Amino acid sequence: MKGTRGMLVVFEGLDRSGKSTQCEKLVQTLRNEGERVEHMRFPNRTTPVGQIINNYLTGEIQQEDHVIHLLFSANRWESAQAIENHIKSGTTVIIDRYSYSGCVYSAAKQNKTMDLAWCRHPEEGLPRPDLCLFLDLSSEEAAKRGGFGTERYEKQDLQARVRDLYAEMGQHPEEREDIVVINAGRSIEELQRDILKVVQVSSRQLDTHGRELRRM
Ligand code: NYM
Ligand code: MG
Repeated sequence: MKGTRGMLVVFEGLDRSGKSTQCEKLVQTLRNEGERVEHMRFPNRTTPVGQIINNYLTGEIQQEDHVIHLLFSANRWESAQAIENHIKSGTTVIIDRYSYSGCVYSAAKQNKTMDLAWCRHPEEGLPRPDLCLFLDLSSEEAAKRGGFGTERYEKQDLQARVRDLYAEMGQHPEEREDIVVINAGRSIEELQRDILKVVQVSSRQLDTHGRELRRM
């Protein structure tokens, strides 16, 4: 990845789909190749906003649906400038969850005034990913994996709606260009190989076209 700027790669998928594992592996592989890589995750629970989100997810506090949605988005905006600076300086940024999670988990609550379009509005203007790797796994398979069910949203019916909404969001004109679906029901090594190939193709495209960083 020798282009003029770094790439913005995000991982998306249901809880327990293997995002964090694959994110770490990709970061490590690229660093071993001598690439400068910044690893982030959302929610970023270390900021004051992120602490409210954490308390909400663990069930310690309640929040109105729109309010928590906007806080998840605010949590990304807190890092927007940093992401942009890294990319411009040639560092690749790899993120565990991004705007897609922001939209689909909120929309899955089926609040009457929060459809996908409403949920996407606060994301507009954020750095747009060059590549979104969607680790696709059925909610049944996800539920079988260890640890499922400890946090808010880790319920199979909600996860099933989340998966459908990811598919719906994949029809959006911009998201459709960015998303690559990866079958996550395979071994860690198989996924890792697939993901690396997709990232390399995307990186070559970026080198050829030398595109400006785009916005959501
Ligand atoms: N989540 C994550 C949202 O509802 N909105 C968002 O914007 C983001 C980034 O937080 N169930 C949800 C999805 C997850 C939960 O994420 C915590 P993780 O990756 O399990 O820490
Ligand atoms: Mg989780």
